[in-house]
Amino acid sequence: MKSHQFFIVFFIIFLSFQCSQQDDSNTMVSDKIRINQIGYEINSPKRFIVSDTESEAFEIINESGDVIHEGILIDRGEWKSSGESVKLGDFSTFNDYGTFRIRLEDQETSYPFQIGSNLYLDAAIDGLKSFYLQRMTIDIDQKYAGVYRRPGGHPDTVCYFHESTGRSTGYKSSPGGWYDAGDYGKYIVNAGITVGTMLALNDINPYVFQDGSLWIPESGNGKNDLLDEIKFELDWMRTMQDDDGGVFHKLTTKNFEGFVMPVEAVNDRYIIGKSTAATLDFAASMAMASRLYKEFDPVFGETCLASALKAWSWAMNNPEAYYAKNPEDIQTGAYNDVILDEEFFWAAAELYISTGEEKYHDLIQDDLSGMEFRVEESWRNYVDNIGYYSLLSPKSPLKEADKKIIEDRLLSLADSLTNVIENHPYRIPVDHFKWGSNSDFLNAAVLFTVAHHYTGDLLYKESMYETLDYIFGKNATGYSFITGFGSKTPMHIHHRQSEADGILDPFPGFVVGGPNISRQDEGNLGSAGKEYESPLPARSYIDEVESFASNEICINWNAPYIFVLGYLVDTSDETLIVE
Ligand code: 9MR
Repeated sequence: MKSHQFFIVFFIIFLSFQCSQQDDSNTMVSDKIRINQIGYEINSPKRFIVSDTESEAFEIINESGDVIHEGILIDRGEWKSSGESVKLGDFSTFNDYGTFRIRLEDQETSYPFQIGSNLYLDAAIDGLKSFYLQRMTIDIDQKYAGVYRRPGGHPDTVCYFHESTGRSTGYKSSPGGWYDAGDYGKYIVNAGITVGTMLALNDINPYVFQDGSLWIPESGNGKNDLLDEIKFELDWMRTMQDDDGGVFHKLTTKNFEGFVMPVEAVNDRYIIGKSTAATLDFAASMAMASRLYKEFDPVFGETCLASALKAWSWAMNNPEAYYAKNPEDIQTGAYNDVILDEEFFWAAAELYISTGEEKYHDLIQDDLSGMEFRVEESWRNYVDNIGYYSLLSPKSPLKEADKKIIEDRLLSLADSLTNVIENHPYRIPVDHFKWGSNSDFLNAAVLFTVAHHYTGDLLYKESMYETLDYIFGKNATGYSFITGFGSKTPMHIHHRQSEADGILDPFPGFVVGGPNISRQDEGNLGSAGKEYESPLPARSYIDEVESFASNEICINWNAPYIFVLGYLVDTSDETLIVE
């Protein structure tokens, strides 16, 4: 049994045990003790939060119930976004290997957690494997997917041109790629930021997820599994480019499909008109791919570059082909964007690095100090950050003095976010809860990761770990937001296959959207007789399938997760024998 499969079995056994909420030593398990439910790496910060407690001290107990460490709880005041009175425990100096729990003076205990090395390995592998499970068109094989095997759906060989394409008849073949999210659409804008973020990981660590580490159909082909998985999306993206270089915005049905398996979701699918945003994100992704794949696959590298150049010239000739909203008869995700400075910057930056041509440099030079950390809708608001990360790479032809300008800005952003952590009751870098808020945390963690990569400064690594603590359970909901990883994890995600496949556990390895104060799904929940438990922003999360605004999954939320975990884990031992 592979280690992550073992983990899932362990998790199921643990859940059954958990139902009793009573452990061997007659103490109550309480989720008001907010820990990282995976655990804490040796020599990393080890902090947890307790909400609304009278206790002033804590103990760490081992599996036999022996007390092996003690500490005090520090008052951190009230957190407005969660309405909690917050105390912090810190056992960073405790570095024994093993499985432990926290116990408070009132005898309440936490879920178990580990202290060890390479603790995120299984989470990283399943996090990336979730992209394989999201593959469209092809059969998902038992050999790679276990119980999540399924016949392929959406051949996408006949996708009708919607009138927004300017064509009144005809169709196009556009198979493959990943399902975007819980729905069955494919959207170029979101595909762009997703593959861009994942390629950026390969740029800083070309060895992570080496061949065989992921166990996908391409494992054993002598090429990196991360690049193999991303290529599945790139191949689809290339089918969305028109002969003139422009790129169609998306491929979806007119309305969202019902909660059925892919083979049963057979409504007509449409290619929607081209947009400058899609074309620029495509150009940037292809330009990145051209240089990162060329070592293993020179022909593919050249093809990507040619596609990128064609897309770029279309965008230069059509800079205002805005996708401001969906056409009247299309109800699927809009991914609308009319402010495209970041998209132009990202595409120009990647083309500069891949071609070395000054004309691209001229377009970015005035913005070298312009990196921002923006919360909300990364696919719309901060694709340029990927360009900045790429420009720092040793592969970038940018002059050292110019790299320094970018690095200074990166570090000042990382410092200010670290400062937010220091002063925040929960010690988190983001206090803003909109659609996909978990990805805002994860994109902050990406920033810390890049800062650590270029400086080696451990402070940034600590900030990265603390941000992951939030994702894995040190948050106001008490959930670890990754399906299948932690003691209390989402079970009813807004994801068609997970709901329709008849299997109790959702697909593992997904990041759910997380708390979202806008709660666009209240009507949907209300019709099902359900409602959010609390009106507060940091607790606006509900583990119900109707909650598309807080409990959906999405490729662009898993991408920064993979970036950070991929940076942390050592996948070199995970060698699989391919038959
Ligand atoms: O992640 C997107 C979020 O930023 C938008 O506010 C929201 C509404 O437009 O759409 C989200 O993306 C969804 C997309 O439109 C359709 N597929 C599922 C995506 C995740 O919920």
